[in-house]
Amino acid sequence: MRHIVLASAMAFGLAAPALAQDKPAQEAPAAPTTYDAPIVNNKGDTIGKIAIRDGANTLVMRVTIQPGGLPAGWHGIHFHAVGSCADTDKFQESKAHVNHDNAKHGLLHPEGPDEGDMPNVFAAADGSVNAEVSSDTPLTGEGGLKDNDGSALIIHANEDDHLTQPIGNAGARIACAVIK
Ligand SMILES: [Cu+2]
Repeated sequence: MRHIVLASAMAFGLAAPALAQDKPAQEAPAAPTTYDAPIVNNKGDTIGKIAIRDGANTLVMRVTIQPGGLPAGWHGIHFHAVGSCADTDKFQESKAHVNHDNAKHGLLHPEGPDEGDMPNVFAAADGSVNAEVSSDTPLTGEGGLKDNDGSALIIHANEDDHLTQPIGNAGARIACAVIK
């Protein structure tokens, strides 16, 4: 019986590449889903934008902040659970991090990361940012950023230490982009 299973597995293994060769051309990979949104500061002024490309397995997000947009230095950035930046003074309407499985916060935490966690971005001396980060959290579908209440990208005043609960000592919420 075992031999039969093995033989059929081998036959299947051989058949697959032959079939692939029979196709006239390789199918192009599906184009990523894209989403762009402005980033606003605590005064409600637009200081830059996010540009998301969500591929089959990974989301890639470009963060662009214009000169004068942020204090120079490192800043924690996270996906927060609600797509609202309306309360510009504190951005608390965006709630806590996206975290469907109640993981600990922190890319470096042994029981983390949560789904909102991402690497820090660095603002240059002129306050501008040009960064690209990736995340396993999808844009659409189950557990996606564009769920019923959406999500928000939040930029914090300080850097995320990737360990301390609940937000890595990243401090106040100083910029926000709606993902909906
Ligand atoms: Cu945060």
